[in-house]
Amino acid sequence: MITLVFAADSHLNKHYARMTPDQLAARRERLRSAWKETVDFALAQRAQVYVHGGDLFDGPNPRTAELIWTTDQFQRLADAGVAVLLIGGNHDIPKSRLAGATPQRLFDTARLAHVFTDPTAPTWWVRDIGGIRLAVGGLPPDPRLARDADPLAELAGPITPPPADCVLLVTHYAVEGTLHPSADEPVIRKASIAALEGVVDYLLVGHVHTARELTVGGVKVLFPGPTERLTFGELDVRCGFAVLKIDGPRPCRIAARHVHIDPQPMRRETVRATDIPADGPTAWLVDRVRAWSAPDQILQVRVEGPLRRDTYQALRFLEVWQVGQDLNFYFDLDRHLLSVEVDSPGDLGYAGGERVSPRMEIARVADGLAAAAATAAEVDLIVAARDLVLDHYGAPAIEDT
Ligand SMILES: [Mn+2]
Repeated sequence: MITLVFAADSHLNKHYARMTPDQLAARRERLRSAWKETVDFALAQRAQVYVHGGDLFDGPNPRTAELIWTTDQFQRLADAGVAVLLIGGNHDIPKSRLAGATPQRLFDTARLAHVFTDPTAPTWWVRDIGGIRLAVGGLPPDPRLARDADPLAELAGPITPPPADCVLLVTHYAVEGTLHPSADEPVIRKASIAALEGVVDYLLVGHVHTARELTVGGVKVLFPGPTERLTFGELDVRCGFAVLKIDGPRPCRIAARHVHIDPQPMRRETVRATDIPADGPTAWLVDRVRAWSAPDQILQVRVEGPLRRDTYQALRFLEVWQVGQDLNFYFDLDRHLLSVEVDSPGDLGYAGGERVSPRMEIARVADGLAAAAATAAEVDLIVAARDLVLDHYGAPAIEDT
C-alpha cells in the first residue's frame, strides 16, 4: 500500500497591497501554517510520496525568509524518506525564460525534491514501493499557450507513460466545466481527459481553487483545492488537500479522500445604503460592524446603493473603518457600489435628481473649493489634495477573483 499526499495552490508569500506590515507578516504566517498541515499529515501518516501541484508560492520570486522556511519543511520530508515531487503553477513559473527559474527548482538542486519542468510533454518519475510500481508524470503549465488552447492537445506527442501498476499525471490547468465561463485561459477539454483511459489512472490537478473529484470517461480527476482561501471571492471554497491510498498490482486500486484545513475566518456582509438612517449614520454603521467582528477574522463590509448626499457627508467612514480595523484581523470597507444621491441643483454643477459616485462627489466638492479659492497657491493646494485623496481611494486589498 502506498500513501500519497497531494496538495496544491498554497500561494506562500502572497502580497496584500493594503495590509499593514504586521498584518501582512501575520497573514503570510497563516498561509505557511496551512501548507505545513499537509507536511505534518504526510509525516504522521508515514506517506511515501508527497506531490505539490503548483502555486506553492504566489510568485516566481518569494522572499528568502520564505524559501528558508519552506526548505526546512522539505528537509523534514526528506529526513523521513518521503519522495517529494513538484511542478510550478501559473503564479510561480516566470512568464518568460529571461525572467529566470521557478523557485521549486531550488529544492531539486538541493536534492530535496524532484521537479518536473517540461511543459511540452509529461516527464516521468518511477519508483517501486512495497511491491507496487508507481509512475508519476508531471506537466507544468506552459505560459506560452494561446488562451483558447487545450493544453493536452498541444503536447509534442501522445502521452506514453512507462510500464507501471499505477499511473498518475500531475498538472496545473483549468479543466472544462470547472472555471467561471468568463475565465480567459487554456482549458483541458473533457474529451482529452477521456482519451487517457487505460493510459492514466488518476489526473491530479492544481490551479482550480475548489476541492472536487470527477470521473471523465474512465479517468479519475482530482482537485485538492487550495490550502487556504486567498480572496473574498473564495468564501465558499473548501480548503485542504488529498490523500491517496494505492494498492497494486495492475489494475491498481486507488482510494482518495479529502482532508480539510481550517481556513482563517473570513466574512462578508452587505449594507444597503438606503437602510442607513439620516440621524446618526456613523453610530448605526459602527453598531453593525461591531456585531460582525471577530479578532481573528478578515471582514469585508460592502456599502451599496444610493445614499442621500447629506447622509453621505455626515457619515464618518474613517471612524467606521477604525472600529472594524480594531476588532478584526483585517477590515475592508468596500464602497465601490455606493452612489451619492443629489436631490436638488446645487452650486457644484449638479443637475439635481442624479446619482454620482463617491469619487465624483469628492472631485466636485474639491473643484467647488478650488473655484472659490482666493489665490493661485490655494487652488494648487486644493487640486493636489484632491488628486492625493482620489489616488488613495483605490481598490480593496483582498479582491474578488
Ligand atoms: Mn494557479
